[in-house]
Amino acid sequence: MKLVGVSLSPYVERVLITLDAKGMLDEVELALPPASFGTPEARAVNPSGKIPYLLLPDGMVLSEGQVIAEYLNDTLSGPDLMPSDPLHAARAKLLARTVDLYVGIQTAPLAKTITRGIRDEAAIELALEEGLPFGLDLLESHITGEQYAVGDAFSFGDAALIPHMFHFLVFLKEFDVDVFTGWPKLSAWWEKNRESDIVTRSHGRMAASLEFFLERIRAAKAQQAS
Ligand SMILES: N[C@@H](CCC(=O)N[C@@H](CS)C(=O)NCC(=O)O)C(=O)O
Repeated sequence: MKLVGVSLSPYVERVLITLDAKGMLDEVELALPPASFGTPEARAVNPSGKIPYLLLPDGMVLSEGQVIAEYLNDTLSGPDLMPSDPLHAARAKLLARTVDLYVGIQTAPLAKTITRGIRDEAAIELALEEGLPFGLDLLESHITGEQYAVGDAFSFGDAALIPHMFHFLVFLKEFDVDVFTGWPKLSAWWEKNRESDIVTRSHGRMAASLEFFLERIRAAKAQQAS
């Protein structure tokens, strides 16, 4: 199977974390997108034009990070990331859904200033003043576990949060947002998990992926200047 995307995308990275937690990283090959986001070429393979998408051996394409992660969780062996307790399962889904609906869209305009050199001041202001604090408030109310985000084992709740912590740490600090002061449950969860092997490997992949983008921007600037 081939997972198309880059680790800097938190949606791609959620899938990789799922595979890592199951000890199944070798089952899926990570491939760079063959065409730019949203172009007709990209849409011809995955209609949304976004990453990630999973190419199955029979040629079928699965899209949406959480859907892909759940499919791999269900079809590969290793620890189950969906808690068996229905309430814990609902809470893990709630965290993943909250990240997708309310958080990722707020960090995107901040990240784009660094990864693509696009600075949409209106979107940035709205995200910093309204969208992001609202999304973080939701995360804060949905974290209910002690060591982990929900229940007593690593779940999709943790897998959804970990890549966004990289974005919070790298991109929000450029805008003076401190996610550790106003959101104590998020901060306590991070303190307990930040040095885990899964987080270390995930953030290592994301840092390497960020460097790849920065190098591309530097090379384009150098070419323009010459
Ligand atoms: N809802 C999608 C979101 C995926 C997404 O937004 N991916 C970004 C990269 S982080 C993307 O492909 N952006 C390109 C675009 O929006 O055109 C998912 O959960 O997989």
